This record gives sequence, structure tokens and C-alpha cells, in this order.
Amino acid sequence: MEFNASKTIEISVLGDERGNLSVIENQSQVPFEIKRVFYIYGTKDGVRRGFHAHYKTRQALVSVSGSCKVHLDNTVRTEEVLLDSPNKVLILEPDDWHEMYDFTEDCVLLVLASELYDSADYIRDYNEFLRVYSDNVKEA
Ligand code: T46
Repeated sequence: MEFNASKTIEISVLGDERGNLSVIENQSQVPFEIKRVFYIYGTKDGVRRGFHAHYKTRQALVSVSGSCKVHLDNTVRTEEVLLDSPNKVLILEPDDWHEMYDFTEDCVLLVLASELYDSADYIRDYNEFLRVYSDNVKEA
């Protein structure tokens, strides 16, 4: 497992003559305890969703079918990540403002979260996001 600049992790493909299998376990392939799993699918053409950061929740995103793109912004750096493989996992920290877009029709975006659902953990106002994470500093 390797963390790179965009915090994507390549997980192993346990393939054999029957096909492929990939595994994500607590605090192993992802660096947190998984408390919640949800998935986004059937996203309509042209839709962009997300538009928030979190106070506490860490997440891991993997497109297990199809592909989508993720716009990331941690107040000092923005990045676009293409999720186009079932063994490419994107780790989102609480301070990663994220927007998901360009979903293919067959995209199933699996999300593993470190916290149970709590609407109060969402920062949906961009100016509030900038204020909360104003101490973030540029990496050298
Ligand atoms: C995120 C991105 C990647 C629940 O009731 N429980 C849940 O666990 C979740 C995730 C959502 N909901 C409800 C809240 C809304 O009424 O489902 C509805 C749609 O959720 P939302 O508009 O937040 O969906 P996205 O795609 O904007 O964001 C979701 C996650 O909410 C969020 O944590 O980081 O996917």
C-alpha cells in the first residue's frame, strides 16, 4: 500500500482463473476504522454532487464499476482525481472539500466512512469551510 500526493491507494487484485477479488479491511488498506458504507449509483448525466467538507469524517472512495472524477480542495491545493478502477481508492480527509462529477452511466461509487451519519458533521458552505480550515498551510 502506498500513499501518493493525491492520497490514492492501489489495492491488490487477488485474481485467478475465476476472475478478480479485491479486499478493503479496517485500518489496513484504509487508514481508519470503517463505521459506515454507502454507495452512489444511477447518477444522472451532467450531475455534480458533494459540495462539502467534514469536521470529523474520513472517507475512502472507490469506483467499483464505471468511473467518475473528484474535485478536491483543502484550501491550499486543488486537484482532480479520476476514479476509474476497482482497485484505486481515494482517501478523503475531513478538510477535503469534494465534488464528484462526470459519472459514467454504470458508475457505482463505493464510500467507506470513519463515522456514522451525522448531518451536523457536514460543512456545506464554502466560506465556512475556508474559515474552519484557515490554519491549513501550503506544503513545502
Ligand atoms: C460524501 C460524498 C462522497 C443519509 O441519510 N445517510 C448517509 O449515510 C448518507 C451518506 C446520506 N444520507 C442522506 C442525506 C441526504 O438526504 O442521503 C441524502 C443524499 O446525501 P448527500 O446529498 O450528502 O450526497 P452527496 O453525494 O452530496 O455526498 C455523499 C455523502 O453524503 C458525503 O459524506 O462525502 O457522498
